[in-house]
Amino acid sequence: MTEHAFPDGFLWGAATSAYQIEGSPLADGAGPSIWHAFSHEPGRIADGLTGDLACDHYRRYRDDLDLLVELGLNAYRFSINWGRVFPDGTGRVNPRGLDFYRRLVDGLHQLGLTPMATLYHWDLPLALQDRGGWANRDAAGWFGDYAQAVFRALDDRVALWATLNEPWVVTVPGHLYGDLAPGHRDLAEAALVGHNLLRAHGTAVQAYRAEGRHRVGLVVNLEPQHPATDGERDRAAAVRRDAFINRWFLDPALLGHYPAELIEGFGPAWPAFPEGDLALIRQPLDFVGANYYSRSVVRHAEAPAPDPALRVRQAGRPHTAMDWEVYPEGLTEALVALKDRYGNPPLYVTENGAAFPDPEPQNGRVADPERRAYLRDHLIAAHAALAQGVDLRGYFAWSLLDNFEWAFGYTKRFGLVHVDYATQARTLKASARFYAEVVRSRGEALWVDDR
Ligand code: IFM
Repeated sequence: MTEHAFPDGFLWGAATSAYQIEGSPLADGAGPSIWHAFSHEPGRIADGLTGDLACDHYRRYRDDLDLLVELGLNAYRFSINWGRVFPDGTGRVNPRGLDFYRRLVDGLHQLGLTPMATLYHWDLPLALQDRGGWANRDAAGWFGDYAQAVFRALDDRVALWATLNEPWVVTVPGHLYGDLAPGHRDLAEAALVGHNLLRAHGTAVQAYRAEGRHRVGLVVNLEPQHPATDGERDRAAAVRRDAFINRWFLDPALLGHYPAELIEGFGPAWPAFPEGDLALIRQPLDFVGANYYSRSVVRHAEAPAPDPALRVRQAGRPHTAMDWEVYPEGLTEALVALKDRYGNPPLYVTENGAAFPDPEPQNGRVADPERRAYLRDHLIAAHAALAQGVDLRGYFAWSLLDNFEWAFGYTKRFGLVHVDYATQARTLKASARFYAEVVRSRGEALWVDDR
């Protein structure tokens, strides 16, 4: 092994989520989710489109698994749509919904790919939203029962489980800013929702310890916060925003307490949670998943609580189609920060990738040099974290396929594989071919600059 190689057993994967790719949201007895309802509300989605068809993965999953093989990957991260398993969220299991995921994990198994299954990637059953959704304390129990049913059905073939994907995004854009489903804007509700998501996570991990034989963890979005100047106020703003974004969920889950700066930011809107909740929330975890896209540069502002800072766009620096700064060093920084703060837990980069305005396929090819460079530079940054002693066990590119980018609809393409939404044709982009070469060489190709 050379100094550039990644460790033996490193997982090389790609990631997706159910609502973003599956389509057929009501097929085979599935119950609608909050995203089904939200995307059908006029004005919510940039292009007015929904996840009704998406990448039609529900019907084409076998072909999509072949893409993973074509890329030479050894792992695949996907999510389970709760409402396919429990159409009403609780109570009656829908065997046909569970069967879809059984076929999917069987397919992965046959192909020798390691599955990482996420239980919740934002698609709460609508029936549960009607009962108060994540703001209802009972949500932890609903989620625990769903988790238990899925573990019982699939744990024999699923090596890695993630409870929640990006609870911060569910909480803040979903319940405070209102950009994502269910589209609420309520500070006190957001605090409750975040707390109940954490209780749900703890309940599911407990269920896993009773049922499961593999490994379970939590996936969060991380975004290093850098002060715009060296001034004390800007530095303090960066610390407060780090608590708000990066530590809100990890501190309680791994250390058993909320960051003091977060509680201060909420002020009187922060509820007095029952004693004992934090013991449920803090469960031993087998890994942490980090989703990394960019950093923020921040300035002090008398901003409305709880977001304590103003973001300063870094003009002159490269940005993706999401207007996110391309900042690969931030991935090393985020992973090293996890190692230092939380005692070097096993880590996976569970999402990393970029949207760019790709050209249409020409003769079976899509030229996407910016995404290729993004991948290369971020994989080198992941390797730098390994060199600093981070226990990094795998990397999942976001995303396998172009897909439904939530409120942006189909206007942003993150895929390694181009999807023609009219024909559902899949075309490997140049970045996918590059990633395949990186995987084949166990990383060596990252250092061969043939651009
Ligand atoms: O598409 C999303 C994904 O669902 C969650 N993490 C960020 C991605 C890009 O915005």
